[in-house]
Amino acid sequence: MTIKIYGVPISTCTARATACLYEKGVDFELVPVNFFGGEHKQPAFLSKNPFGQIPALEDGDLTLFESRAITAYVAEKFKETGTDLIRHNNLKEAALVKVWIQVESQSFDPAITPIVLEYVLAPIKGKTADQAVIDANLVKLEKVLDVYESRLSSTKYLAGDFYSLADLHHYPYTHYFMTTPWASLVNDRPHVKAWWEDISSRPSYKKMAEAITSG
Ligand code: GS8
Repeated sequence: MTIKIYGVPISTCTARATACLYEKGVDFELVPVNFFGGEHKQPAFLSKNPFGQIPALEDGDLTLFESRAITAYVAEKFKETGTDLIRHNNLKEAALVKVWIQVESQSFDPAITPIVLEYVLAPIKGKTADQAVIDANLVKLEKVLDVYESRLSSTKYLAGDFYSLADLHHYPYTHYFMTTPWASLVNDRPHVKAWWEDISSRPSYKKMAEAITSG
């Protein structure tokens, strides 16, 4: 049975889920949700995610939401296929993957998301970006990226010298962030820059980016 992802390609969290499926080489069906028409707040979608947010996954009788839980499920279900994103044969490496997955969701995401939402989404909604929000979060993001710079000076990827789910989770927001005037926050940190160039050259990233661009 084909895995279904409910969402839209331009949505960052949908893109996180689909990037993981691309990385694993697993076929899936993207079921479009009329996001700007509010379909995600209608009963049919609320039965998949009661919080009314995309994406959702359906695999047979299993329904999931939360993009990082979706990627964890995909990485576990297909652990023997393609890249081992969770280092399931090595307890210590697997634990480090979990650490950096948490860092992305607890430190990186809260700083980068408001910047991307203000710079990219506000104009689409016909609003003016709130520069004060952007500035406050740029300060937070710089501090997070200083930690990344230090970490990536001793390991090639975040969890160690191996690419993992922790790196993949950074794709969508960094993708949008690199289109903003503040991409220098990444480019001015040599190890962060090299890491980003490396992971954004992977076929899974390119497929995700292509899907975002073609809408
Ligand atoms: C966040 C989902 C989310 O914010 C996840 O899946 O990782 N923690 C969740 N989805 C946005 C679209 S951006 O990708 C969304 O559905 N927003 C509508 C809303 O919050 O009402």
